[in-house]
Amino acid sequence: MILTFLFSLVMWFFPPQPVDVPVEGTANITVHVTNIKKMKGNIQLGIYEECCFLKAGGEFADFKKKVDGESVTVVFENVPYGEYALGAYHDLDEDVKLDTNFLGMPQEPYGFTRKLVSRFRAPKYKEMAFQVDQPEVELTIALEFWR
Ligand SMILES: [Ca+2]
Repeated sequence: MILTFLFSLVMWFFPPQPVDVPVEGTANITVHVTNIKKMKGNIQLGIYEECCFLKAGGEFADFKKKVDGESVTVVFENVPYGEYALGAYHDLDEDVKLDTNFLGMPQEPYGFTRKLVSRFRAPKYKEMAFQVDQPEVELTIALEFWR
């Protein structure tokens, strides 16, 4: 009786905390690519894990969408919960690569889900990474032109 009472008292003051287990699931990631200036070519999007950020062919998933307006929307479906980074560029000449000049600076519009820390180097994964931990994630990438 006393034990039960003590137990109740303990539960009252120290209720059991929910265990912090990683949530499992998959998400649909909707990406709006905005600030498209030229009505030609394709928008190329890649979603990356840390190992393979911006490496050619290293996309966890990628998308190509024909430009038909000032913005395009794509949906990456059934992406497992986790951390990712996303990059996009406007492939004006449809050669499926981001054209660069002799200094390696992009010559086609490009963008990420966050602002660049520096325009004079490629962004690092951690600067662009975001968490996917709910069924619907919506992101916007405003393309910019390096000059
Ligand atoms: Ca290109």
